[in-house]
Amino acid sequence: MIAGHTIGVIIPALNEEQSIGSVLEALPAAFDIVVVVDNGSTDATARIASSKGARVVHESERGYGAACLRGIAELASNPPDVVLFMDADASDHPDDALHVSTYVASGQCDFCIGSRTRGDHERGSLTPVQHFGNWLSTTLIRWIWKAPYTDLGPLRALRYTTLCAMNMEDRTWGWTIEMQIKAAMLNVQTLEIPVRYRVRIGTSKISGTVMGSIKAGTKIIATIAKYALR
Ligand SMILES: Nc1nc2c(ncn2[C@@H]2O[C@H](COP(=O)(O)OP(=O)(O)O)[C@@H](O)[C@H]2O)c(=O)[nH]1
Ligand SMILES: [Mg+2]
Repeated sequence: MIAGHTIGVIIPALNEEQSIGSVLEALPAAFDIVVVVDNGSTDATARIASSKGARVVHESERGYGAACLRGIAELASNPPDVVLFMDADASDHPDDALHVSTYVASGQCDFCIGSRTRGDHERGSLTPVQHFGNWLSTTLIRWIWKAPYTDLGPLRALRYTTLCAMNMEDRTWGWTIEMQIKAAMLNVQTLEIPVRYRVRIGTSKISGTVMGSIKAGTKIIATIAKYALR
């Protein structure tokens, strides 16, 4: 609970046995419920996550967005006031997880996004392709929707009611950009703050591979086009 508001955390995880334990141990005690969404991990991710006290749910359809939607569905029966999204790979800093949640819980905004490009990112934590992709997509969003984002980072918190109003749909890599485009379209009171970004533990499923980068990049541009043409 922060400032009298409950906080629910959603962590998509795919084969993150090397990091999930330390990520969950480092989480601030202020978080009320932590949901780890496992997408058919073949390692010990689910077992470690439940041993650390997380609620582990399974989503059979692969995809970052599918996992996030499953996490939201899990929270729906007893919704928290604020939902925090973070990754399972230990690249996000737990203090920043607390900061982005606090900005929302204390009423300073309805949606707080952690910007890795404005923050202190460790050398090698963001690939050159990610830097370029972030620059291109945030430039397009600035032109089309006049929203001054600098990153599409995974660490973000928003009010549960705001999340519901966004009616999120993307089931793969367009998830973060869809949320930011919808925030701009719905005039959500948004704040972007600098966050740290560390070199992940384990292997990247998305940006660290050529195929992952191509698929994610294509999906991100297609998502911008889809909403721009609406
Ligand atoms: N549940 C689920 N999690 C995923 C999937 N793909 C990636 N993740 C998780 O989403 C987060 C971001 O993926 P990651 O591989 O770190 O991507 P990167 O940061 O772009 O290199 C990590 O916590 C992954 O375990 C997926 O298909 N399903
Ligand atoms: Mg990562």
